[in-house]
Parts: sequence; structure tokens; C-alpha cells
Amino acid sequence: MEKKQRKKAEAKKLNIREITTCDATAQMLEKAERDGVETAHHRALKMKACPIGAESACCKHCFMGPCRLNPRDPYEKVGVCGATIDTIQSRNFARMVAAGAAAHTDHGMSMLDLFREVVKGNIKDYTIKDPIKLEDVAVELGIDIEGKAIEEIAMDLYYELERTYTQVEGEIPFTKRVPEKTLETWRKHGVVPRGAMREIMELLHRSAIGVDQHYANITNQCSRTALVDGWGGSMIATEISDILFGTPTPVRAEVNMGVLKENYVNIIIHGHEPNLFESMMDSVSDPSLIQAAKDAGAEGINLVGMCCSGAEVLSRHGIPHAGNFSSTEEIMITGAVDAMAVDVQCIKQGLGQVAKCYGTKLFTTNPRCKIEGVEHIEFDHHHPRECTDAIVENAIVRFKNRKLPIEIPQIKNLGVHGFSHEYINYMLGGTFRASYTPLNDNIINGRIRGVAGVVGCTNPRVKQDWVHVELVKELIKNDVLVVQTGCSQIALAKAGFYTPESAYLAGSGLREVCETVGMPPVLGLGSCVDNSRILTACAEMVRTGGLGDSIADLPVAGAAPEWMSEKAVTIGHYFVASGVFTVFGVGFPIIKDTKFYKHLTEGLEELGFGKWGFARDPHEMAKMMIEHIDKKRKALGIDKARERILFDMAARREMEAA
Ligand code: SF4
Ligand code: MSK
Repeated sequence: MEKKQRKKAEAKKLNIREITTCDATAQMLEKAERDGVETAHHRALKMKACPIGAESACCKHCFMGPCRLNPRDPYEKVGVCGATIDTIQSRNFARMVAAGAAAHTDHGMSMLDLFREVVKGNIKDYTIKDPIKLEDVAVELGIDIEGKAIEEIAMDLYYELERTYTQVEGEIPFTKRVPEKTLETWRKHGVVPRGAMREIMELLHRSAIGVDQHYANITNQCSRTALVDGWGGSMIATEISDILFGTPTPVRAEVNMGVLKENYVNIIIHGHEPNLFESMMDSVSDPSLIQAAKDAGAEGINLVGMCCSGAEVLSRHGIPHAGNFSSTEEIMITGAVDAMAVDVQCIKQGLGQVAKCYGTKLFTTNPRCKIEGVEHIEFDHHHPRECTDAIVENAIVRFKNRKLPIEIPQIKNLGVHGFSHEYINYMLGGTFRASYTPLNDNIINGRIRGVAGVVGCTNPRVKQDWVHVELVKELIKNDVLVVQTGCSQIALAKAGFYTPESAYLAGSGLREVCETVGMPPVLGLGSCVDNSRILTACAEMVRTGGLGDSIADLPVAGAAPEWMSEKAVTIGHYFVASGVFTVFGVGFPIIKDTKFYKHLTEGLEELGFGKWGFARDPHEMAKMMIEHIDKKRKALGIDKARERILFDMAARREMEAA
């Protein structure tokens, strides 16, 4: 090989230790290199991000363009139609918010469809598992439940929640959960969502060529659309899933690739909608299918989750979880995955090629997500077992015909997951006086400095899990209680933060509270739609009292340190619009110091909302979040002089040795 070519090839070789802190993923990436298999990490290395797009300095909203502005001098020129950098950036942002909101609200719609069919008796495979939650939500939304049968209450609730989608005027039902002062701010600025279809439609309209050309006005409709996700689609997905499948309570469960079992038929479910997973749980427990697996030489069937539906059933049922978004191709490199079934969202098209390399049976199951070259077995919630049984049968055939060597990283991390809002209420207050009062009291007395939501994806553009873990370490060390969902929850679980014993990593105040209650300093709430649980918790903190009148008054902050999905942007914006300071890592498609940038990072806060922040470095992120929490404590008059504990190298080494 020519010297030049060799240099080029070496430059494209993965530096695995720079790519991930997940040892299991690293082991599989090494195997991928040996096997000549390509993953998203390889493609990210080869595919340099477009520098214009990375800063959102381009527009292709019409064919007079596409137009490119100069990210270094953003006011130097405008698009052919005259659009300024602020219009272009806010419209691009709007399109992301609309897409993310559509994803979560469509997911919520599926859950609502399922709920209606179960209540009507048209689906027998699922039932209402949590009638108490059903009644609680119905009462909260003003439904009269006196003397009514469960089915009648459920149908009333269905029609009430359906308004979240179809309503063209008025306010969506879950605004009843929003603290009064927060709602006042929304009303003042005209951002109370009317209905999901209307808001998403209007945002797509307004962000088209020649419509809304004022960045602040566009941002307003972004807020309205994002709020219909957080307090609408996502909240419905969470509440209906709890009612149908059970509200999570803490459960011990294992996470990481070591949950695969060499002598078992291994089946992975990856995606977002829990109905596929719930049905698969029935299929793998079916005695005839277990017998078929044994007849094929297996010891049994091993069901494992990945990504968000994995995080949801991990939290709800303690089903083992094999890894987050940046490990979904790598898991198949073990050779031990007999079948992987996917539904919607965060499903890489690259899975198809890796599955082919290792003979894994990969199936799409949802009519909204098919992949060219991948077999589709449609999941119909009226007959769910037809799909999931067929996947198990295929997995058994693959197990019987395994030819390639198996290499499963022997790493498993045991932890406690499943801290729903309801359980936090009970955990802190007990059965008869369930309440958030002890949490608020401990924030007021300073043992807990504040609460941070650390959520979101992993992204091959940054070292997998590292930013999540470093950020959380520094937050808890500074007495900030951390709540988590999605791929971030899995990152911390793999790093061992989900045991009550990990309280020793927390600052003395938070540690004391954790030890008293017996909880870890990092609480896992479930999937990314379960970020709605964080909104509910914020509303409850305001209602409990002592921490201000609106969500914007609370000493809380949020972060998505390794985000990649449009859904993450929508989540970020519904937290901001709800009053929370939210920091995004990786980088963000925006140019510093443009008017739109200043509006997101300063202007929104001046209007009574939260605000956006951006930082790549986890320690910088932690600093920004803690400063914000301290600012809120000061405004509430509960600040005591205290220093931020810097997490230096010595402290880090001490932890690593422990
Ligand atoms: Fe260019 Fe304006 Fe068309 Fe965008 S909408 S591509 S800025 S002409
Ligand atoms: S799965 S949206 S990578 S969290 Fe919800 Fe993970 Fe982000 Fe998908």
C-alpha cells in the first residue's frame, strides 16, 4: 500500500477508547474491526459533519435555493427570498420541534388507540393493570367517577384525552396539571396548546417559505408545539402505558451486554412503543415456545430490551437492558442475538447490514417503519401474539443454526430502576401521607441543592456515555438530585450509579437524604416519553409549596449531554417553555450571538419561560446548571453561602479506585 493510502486508512481507523467509555461496546467495536463490519461509529468517522448545516446556516425550504449563508459572518448576506440568518435558523429549529413533537404525539396516539380498543373489549390480550391510576388521572382531569364502572370511567378518560389531538380551540386537558402561574405565563404569550394536530400543522405552515419571518414569533409557535408534546402526547403515552401495563415501582434489574446468555435463544426488542414488548413478554413465557426452544438445544428464551422501549420495561418490569442507542449495532456483533424486533424511532438503517453479517433475524414490525431489505412482520395490536410468536419461532430457528463464534462481553450492572412520580410521592411520604413535602423541605433546608433532569440520547460524534456520566458525577457531588430517562439512564446504570450504595458519591447533604430514604442519588424514570414524569414532578414540587409559584421559580435544571434526535430538541424546548433552564451538549445547529441565539439563551427567560444553554464539556455544563440552581435558590431566599465542589482529578481517581 502506498504511504499516502496507508496514512489515509490509519486516519479512518477507530480510536476505540476515544469513542466510548462503555467497555462492552468497546469490546464489540474491536471485534467489528476484526470482522470487517461497519457501525455508526465507523460511518461517523468517515462522514464529516457539514460545517454549514452544523451551524444551521443553510435553508432548503424552497427551490429558489438551497441557500447558504456564511456562518462566520452570518449577517453578511440573506437568502434569495431575503430571509435573514435569524429567520433561517428559527425555521430550521421549528422543523425539528415539529418533527419531534409529531413523533411523541403519534406514539401517544398509538397508546390511546390501544387503550380505546382494550376498553371497548375489542382487544383481549391487554387489560387495565392499574385501575387506581386510571381513577386518579380521571379525577385530576375533572371527570366525574362517582358510581361509574371502570370501563365507563376509562371511556370518559379516552374521550377527554382524545381532545389533545383533535381539538381546534381551547386548552389541552393536561393543562389542568400545570401550576397556575406557569399557565398564566403561557396564556399571556399565547402558547397554551390547543391540540396536537393543529399546533404541528401551524408550525409546519409558519416555517415554510414566505410565511412567518420573525424569529421570536416562530419561537412562540415552537413553544406551543413543544408543549403539546410534553404536556400532551408524551404525557398521554406515559399515563396510558401505566394504566395498561402498570405504574413502575422500584425494581432491581441488570443492564449491559452481559445480560445476553450464550445457551439461550436471545431476543432483543428495540424501539419505543411498549405494546410490542408487552406482547413479547407473553410469547417468551408461552410453555410451547419454551419447549420449542429447548427442543432446539437451548436452555430457554432470554428476552432483553434496548434503547427506549427497553428502558420502559426495565423500569416497569425489571426486564434486563443490553445498552443504549450507540450500542444497538454492536450488540449483534456478539453473534448471540438470535432475533431483534424493532418498532419505531431511533432504529438505525445500518442495523440491517450488521444483522446480515451475523445471521441475526431482524424484523420491522410497525407499518410506520419499514427498512429496505429487512423482513417485516406486522404487529397488529388486535392480534399481537401472531407477530411476537412468529419472531420467537424465527429466533429459535436461528439459534439452531448458529454457525459463527459467540463473544458476549461479560459485563452486567445491577441497579434499581422504576421511580415513577407516584412512587417518589409514596417513598418520601409513606402510604397515608404520600407527598413531596420531604423533598421540598430538604431543598429548602439545603441538604438537596436542587434537582436536575439528565436525559437524552447518545451520539457517535462524542465519546459514548462519558458526557452523561461526568455531568451526573459532578451534579450529585454538589448535592443535586438527578432524575433520568432514556439512553442517559442506561449510560449511568452501566457506570454503576443505580445502586443505593452509590450515595457515597454524593455530597454530604444529598447522601444523608439518600441514606435515610434508601434511594440512589440518581433516579431512573423510564423512556424518553417518560420525561413527562419530570414535568409532573416539577408541577408537584410547586404545588407542595415553599419553592415559588411557577416551574420557572424552582431550583431545577435539565440537560441532554449527548443528544442527536429531533425529539430531543422538542423535549428540550418543552422544558424551556415550561420554565426550566436546559443545557444541550454535542453542539447545536445555531450561531452564537445571532438574535435568535440570544432569544433562546436570554430572551425567553425575560418573558417568564426557562432558557436554553449550550456546552460540550460536562464540567462546564454542571457549572452552568449549578449556577442556575443557586440563582433560583437566592431568588427564593433559601440560599446559604456554599461553594461548588470542583470534581478534580484526585477525586475522580479516588472514585475509580473505589
Ligand atoms: Fe433560500 Fe428563502 Fe428559499 Fe430558504 S426559503 S431556500 S432562504 S430562497
Ligand atoms: S431512545 S430519542 S436515542 S434517548 Fe428514546 Fe435514546 Fe434519544 Fe432515541
